[in-house]
Amino acid sequence: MTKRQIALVGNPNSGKTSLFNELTGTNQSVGNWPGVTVERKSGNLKENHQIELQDLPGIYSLSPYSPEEGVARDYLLEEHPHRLLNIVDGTNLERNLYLSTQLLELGIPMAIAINMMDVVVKEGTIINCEKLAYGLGVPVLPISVVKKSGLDKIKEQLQLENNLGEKEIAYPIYDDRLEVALNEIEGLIKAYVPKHQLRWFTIKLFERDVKVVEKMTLSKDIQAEIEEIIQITEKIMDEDGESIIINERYDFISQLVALSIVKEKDFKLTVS
Ligand code: GDP
Ligand code: K
Ligand code: MG
Repeated sequence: MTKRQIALVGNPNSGKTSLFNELTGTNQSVGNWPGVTVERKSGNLKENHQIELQDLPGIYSLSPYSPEEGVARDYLLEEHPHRLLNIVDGTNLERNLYLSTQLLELGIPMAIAINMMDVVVKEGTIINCEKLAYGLGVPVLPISVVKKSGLDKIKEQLQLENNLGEKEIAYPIYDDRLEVALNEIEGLIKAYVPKHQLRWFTIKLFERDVKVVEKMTLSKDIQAEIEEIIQITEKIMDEDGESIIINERYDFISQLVALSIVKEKDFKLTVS
């Protein structure tokens, strides 16, 4: 059986390295990512050395603004890890899920670990992981790395995922007016990108992501058609392309979070 990589991805300070250390123990190798002074750390799962975990640098988005974001994005797009484990800080759910929506669009099967559950509970917040899992279309597991709780479930999930092959994954669906445009762009580029990355490239083109546009080397005609689609949508939705995507992501997340978390103080308010 060949060795497979599972990447730990998440915002800075979500607990990635703490979890990575718990899962790999002392068998780690440390280096640098090519061309940048960003630390690269990988190690085998203690219980199964066929699973190599990759601790990616902490990032808030997959826009390559910082060296960390560039490194993470290149790795995810070009090295195709077998699975992703997205570590989310449960005390800052909305902000952290912003990255999660982008990760889902990469087409790599993913599970989400909601970390810092010890603090979440102390703050009197209840996170309904089943609802989150349903809304996001991926497994969602509550953990506290510091309290070492939920870690066995994570290991089970990683072992299970490791034995599964390729699979299609769902991604968030946005406003109809945007989806019509994305669908048209998809039709124009689908011959030029891997099938599982189609959603990713479509959205990046809609955002006019310079690096992606450069890398794709589409014909002038196709580029012009895409630009026309974007401009029509911008007119209809009265915003620029990049803002349309950002706002759609936040709308999707805030609806999901509203359904999935309950604050104890709200509860007290309604019963008193
Ligand atoms: P990274 O930046 O994502 O690699 O995050 P780290 O693993 O360095 O963790 C950031 C901080 O959060 C450290 O001080 C950890 O000790 C702390 N931390 C990690 N997991 C938990 C947890 O489950 N609960 C609490 N309370 N703190 C945690
Ligand atoms: K840190
Ligand atoms: Mg770290």
